Amino acid sequence: MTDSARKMGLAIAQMGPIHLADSRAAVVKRLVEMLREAKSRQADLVVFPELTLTTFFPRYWIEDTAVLNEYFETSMPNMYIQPLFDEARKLGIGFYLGYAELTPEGRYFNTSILVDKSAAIVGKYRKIHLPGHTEHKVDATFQHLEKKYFEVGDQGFRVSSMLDTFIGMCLCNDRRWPETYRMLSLQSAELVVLGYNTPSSNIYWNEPVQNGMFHHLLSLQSGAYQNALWVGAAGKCGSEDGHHMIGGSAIVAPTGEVVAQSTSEEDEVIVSKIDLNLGRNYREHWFNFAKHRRPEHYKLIVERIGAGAPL
Ligand code: CDV
Repeated sequence: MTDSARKMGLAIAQMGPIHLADSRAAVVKRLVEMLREAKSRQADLVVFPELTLTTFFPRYWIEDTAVLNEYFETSMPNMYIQPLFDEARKLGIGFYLGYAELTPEGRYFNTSILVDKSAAIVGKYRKIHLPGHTEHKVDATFQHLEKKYFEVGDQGFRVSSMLDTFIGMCLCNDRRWPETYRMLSLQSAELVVLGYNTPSSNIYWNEPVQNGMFHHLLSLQSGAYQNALWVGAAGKCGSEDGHHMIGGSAIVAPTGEVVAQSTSEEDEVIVSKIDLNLGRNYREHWFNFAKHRRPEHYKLIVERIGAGAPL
């Protein structure tokens, strides 16, 4: 039997490069243009990338706190971002936005928010799986200093009720970890949205370049299928001041199939009318959690962090 469809217009607003010299105002102008395009193509929700408002600054070793703080938002919205909120309210469209957050207590997070059609913030996520290192790798062509510049998120994985469904958020490296999707699907998420900045080259070893795109899509597709939910992923890509990042922004169905994918490394909106009921058969049969999960045999997952001796 076929379930009746529950349709949502999902747009992914991939971004081309943001260079060091680009102003917040110029970036927000690009975001507003993509928001308008998404609305004209019947989208209800637009997903923007991770750290949407600036260049991917964790690639730089920055010693001066005042300089570092320039990349962070101390309030949301603020005077630079307000035009995006105003336009979303005017158009009646929701969005997901990643940005660097500096709290009033002086804490630094890699954060995303979910904003509803009335421009109210209905969810906040602070990145949990921070990649990279804290030391200055002087011989590397670029750094990946998320572990130095951000604290591990302190609010866990949560879902928000929005657009008549439950939506979960994560950020970039989180998409490679099965725990991310499972935490969200156990809270009945039907859609997981995320932004990413994925460098095309690996600073740790000489990994074949094609693996970058393969592992990105593999992670989205397995997360979607094994949890019977939709995944929408928006990248920031192309060459930022000579540092190249992969594109491949995508919408993945609960079947694990990619239903839409960007074709450029520039600002590009992809849209799909997704059926939130598509995952229902998977949730009721193959991945009926209540019927088939055996948490009594999964204890190591929360008791151990790294691999250890056999039980
Ligand atoms: N911004 C990221 O989290 N980037 C990581 C890189 C470092 C591998 C990613 O998972 O794409």
